[in-house]
Amino acid sequence: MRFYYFLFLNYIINNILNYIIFVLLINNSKEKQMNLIKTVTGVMACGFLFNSALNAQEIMLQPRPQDMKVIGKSLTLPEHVQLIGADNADTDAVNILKDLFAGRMAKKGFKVIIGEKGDKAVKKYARLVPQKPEAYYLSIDDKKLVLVGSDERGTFYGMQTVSQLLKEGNLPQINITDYPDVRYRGVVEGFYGKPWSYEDRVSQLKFYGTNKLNTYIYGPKNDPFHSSPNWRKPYPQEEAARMAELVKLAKSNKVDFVWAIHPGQDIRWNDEDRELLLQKFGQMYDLGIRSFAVFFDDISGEGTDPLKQAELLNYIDNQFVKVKKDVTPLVMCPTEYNKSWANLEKGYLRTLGEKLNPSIQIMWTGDRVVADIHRDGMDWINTQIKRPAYIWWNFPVTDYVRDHLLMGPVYGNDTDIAQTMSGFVANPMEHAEASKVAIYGVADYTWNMEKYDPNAAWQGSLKAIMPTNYEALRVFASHNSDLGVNGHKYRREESVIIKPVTERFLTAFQSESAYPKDDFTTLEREFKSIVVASDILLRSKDNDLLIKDINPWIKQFGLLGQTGAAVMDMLRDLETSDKESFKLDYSLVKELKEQMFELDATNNINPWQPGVKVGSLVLVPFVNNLYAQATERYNKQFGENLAVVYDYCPHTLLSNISQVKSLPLQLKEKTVSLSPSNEVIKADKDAFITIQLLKATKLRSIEFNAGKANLLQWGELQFTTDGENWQALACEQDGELLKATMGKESVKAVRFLNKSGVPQEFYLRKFTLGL
Ligand code: LOG
Repeated sequence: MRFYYFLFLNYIINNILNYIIFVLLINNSKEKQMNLIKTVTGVMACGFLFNSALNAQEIMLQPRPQDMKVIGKSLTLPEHVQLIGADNADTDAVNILKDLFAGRMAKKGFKVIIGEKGDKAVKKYARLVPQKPEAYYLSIDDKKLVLVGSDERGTFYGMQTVSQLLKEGNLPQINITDYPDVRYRGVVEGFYGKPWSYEDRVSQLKFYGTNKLNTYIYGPKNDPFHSSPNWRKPYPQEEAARMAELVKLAKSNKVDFVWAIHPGQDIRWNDEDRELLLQKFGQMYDLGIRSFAVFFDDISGEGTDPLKQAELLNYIDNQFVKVKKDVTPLVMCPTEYNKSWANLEKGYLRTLGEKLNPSIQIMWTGDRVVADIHRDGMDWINTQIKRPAYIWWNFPVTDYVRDHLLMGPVYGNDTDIAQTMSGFVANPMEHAEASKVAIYGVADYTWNMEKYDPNAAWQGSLKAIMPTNYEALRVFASHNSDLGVNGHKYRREESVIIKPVTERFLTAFQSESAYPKDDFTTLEREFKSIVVASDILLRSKDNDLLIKDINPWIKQFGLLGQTGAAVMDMLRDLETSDKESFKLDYSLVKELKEQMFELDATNNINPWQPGVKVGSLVLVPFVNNLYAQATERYNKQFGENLAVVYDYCPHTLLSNISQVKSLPLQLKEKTVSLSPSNEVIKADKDAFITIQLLKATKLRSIEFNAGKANLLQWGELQFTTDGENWQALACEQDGELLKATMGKESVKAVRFLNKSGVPQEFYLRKFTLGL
């Protein structure tokens, strides 16, 4: 009651003030008017603060609801709760409810009325629920809580909201009307590399439930029973049983478990393969799966024919999906899955658009393989495929930058495109827990696009993943978000707050002018907080799965912090002309750098992008630069000759293939390698990939793998000693791997050349020179 009284009072005061201002303004001089305005705005500001104190009981819900009004003060949790409608309402929602009010159930007391539109118990409130799938209406006042879903998922999502509200132990008086902007929201486990573990997936599915994501597409490229050649075979019994458990868990979290098949690399367009595919779907159906997808990405040859693909999908749709009745609309991933690969003349996408049954969803990664999603691109693809595209967002996937972690905010996608898409799923990292940072952002973005706030979502995600030590996780994540140089040219912001400080500081140091002391302190503090964050994370019990999984990165992060701190000490030594101390700190940095190199060389071993990189966009280059420059200054100041060390790759990649030419070279102690790529490489005639060495070198080995057994029929490995004349290398082939036998010559560059005179397609699996 007191609350309404305050509101009323506030309303009256504001109106009286308005009237006084109006009267005084027209009757006074300019100066008096100005003073008056100042006084009045002060009084109004007080009124405003008073108002917002009532509203802002710090109610932050994830995902952000469409409409929320606080209608009164928070209530303490009622002693006795009377459940009404629970028998007919969604069971999963009711189970959560019973947990939340455990020990308080009674025949009389605070009423909790729950149900779906159409249920008798909630009849009175049904008109308040938005007419949309998965919507809910929630109202809490001092007598009752009413929760009505437009369907079972709606009730379940409303219950998730109640559960978040109750976290602090009290109940705000509130009205919420809510629904998701995008129909299908979630994750596609569609990356190359080690598939998620059973444990990972259990944790994921629960996370999707609490964050109101409704879709998990299962399609890990390295599951042999998802892709060629084993897609035809059933899962071994044990694996099948585990999958069935996950499907059950998905169901109770209101997640569609979409099982995808990837048959395109070796499919034959005949009845036998078609029936084998249907049989496999039948087996998956028997495990409880009710949602299916067919992927044709990253394949070459026969399988890419759009007419055949459409024929197969329509067949599955007509003979399986529509016959079963309880199966959700089929999803497909096309071969040309992004605009930069779309060949308009051949009309692949148009053919799919025309031929595929209208209910079949078509996936799309945007303007490029890895891209943020914009309106123009959506309009373009939707015209081609004659339906709203189903977005496969290639973030935070790291299967092409496996030495990095992408734990920054979700940003960059337009916020006015909800109506242009049928679904939006994120392709994550093989690090499941670490991917939750982005997945949380995607949940918020796809639920309420226009109100999406990247930074708020990011902060929220850290708390959701590490409820106690989120501050340490924030420090870690803020310096682990960019991808480094990569073939897809996709980059993210990193170290956003400290970046301007590092730039200002370095410029001042370089120009030998005095650097700002504040900046020195800020930087020193940042490196210290990195060391502390790393220690806290390593010992944290907040999220064992996460800490175990990213352990080498956390350690590397601590080393980076120590290195940075020691470099700052070198500057202090210079300032005080303390030669001995400088030399000690110089050696300490050298030692720490060696530790970092070793950690990078011995952890996360994989044939693609091995190693462990942290802070690679801002902090590492800053520390390296400052280390080298401080050493130079020391040498000059004291006439000494300490080695000046920068980290850089002295060798160069040259290629006329657009997919290849921006791939990074990786330099290890004894090898230089081209970072491999997952996709099909299209090489015109005379296409080449050259690794050019800084200076002529005797090579220990040359290895090249193009994922093709017939490589030598159309391509050749060559070398040059003078940079101009090329000679063929003698090679032996071991499966798909070419190994060159080296002569005694010192080599300036090595290249692979398509000498067949016609375009070729291959995979770039390995190109490594042993130094
Ligand atoms: C693959 C995907 C991979 C991703 C990022 C799609 C549709 N397919 O280049 O499995 O994780 O890009 O590397 C892809 O994106 N190929």
